[in-house]
Amino acid sequence: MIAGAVRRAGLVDVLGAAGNVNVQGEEQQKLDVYANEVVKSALTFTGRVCVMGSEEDDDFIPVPDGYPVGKYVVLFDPLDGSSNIDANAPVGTIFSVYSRVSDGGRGDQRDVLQPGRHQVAAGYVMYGSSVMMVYTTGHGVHGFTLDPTIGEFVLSHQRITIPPTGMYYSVNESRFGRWDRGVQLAVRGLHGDFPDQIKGKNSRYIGSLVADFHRNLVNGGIFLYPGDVKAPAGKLRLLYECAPMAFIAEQAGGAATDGVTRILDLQPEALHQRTPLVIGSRDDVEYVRRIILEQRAREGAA
Ligand code: AHM
Ligand code: MG
Repeated sequence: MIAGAVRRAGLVDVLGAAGNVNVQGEEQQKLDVYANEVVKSALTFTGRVCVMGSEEDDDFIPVPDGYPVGKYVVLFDPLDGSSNIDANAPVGTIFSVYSRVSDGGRGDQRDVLQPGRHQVAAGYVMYGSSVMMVYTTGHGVHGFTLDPTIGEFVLSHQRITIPPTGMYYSVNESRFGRWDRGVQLAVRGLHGDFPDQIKGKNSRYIGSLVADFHRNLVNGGIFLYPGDVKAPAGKLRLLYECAPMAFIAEQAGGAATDGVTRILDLQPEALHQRTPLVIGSRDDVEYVRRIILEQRAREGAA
């Protein structure tokens, strides 16, 4: 349903330009809200879920009264990267699944605020040139591609593994001047400025986490969204953006940190908490961590 709505987004804009009022901005916002409603109502009817959390809702969402309650907790970003829609760039849905820890009822805060290492499943759907779902339940990473001629997801990528070092780095480099020195040095290393440390990489950045992550997963590479002086925790949300991607990265043989600490070991304190993210090929993530720590040690010694 979301893929269908995303596919029509450009067309709706054309119709808007032909006479309807103010469709541009509004339709975009509606697509986020629509995706959120689709995911919530689909999950509500399964009977498998007790509580949900969404980027689009301020608070966590217990399954409403009158619906069967299950043992799972599902956190999601229903339409990530939606600012890209008017340029017809890929967007995605990200999800993260935990088992409940509360004893009964409709779930509470404790169920929602679990560290990422307790995830039992995670995945994303990417609305790109094909619609694809990539997921893990802790037994490797697998990808299904939607075959529109039969309306089914077909197993197209079995046991995806990410190369230990990759050909791409992906970061919003307009923030370079706001990063701390360690991050600046690490990104310069990824440029190839210090060939004795690491081989330089090509730059690729869409500004849509699912698409940037997916490209690096398939080809090898590293994605960074560091904190900076204006936003020390960066932009991306721990529970429904970073933790699920970190679970997938590790299951594919890659790694994910906040620059230093493993993402899956961070203890969340709020549903919409942000964290810096460094994710992708294992050796590249480790390289960034080493440079950041070395710089911190130099600053500590100075
Ligand atoms: P959103 O949840 O508001 O769509 O923001 C998340 C998106 C990610 O998909 C992407 O990695 C990031 O924002 C890009 O941010 P920036 O434009 O600052 O580079
Ligand atoms: Mg998002």
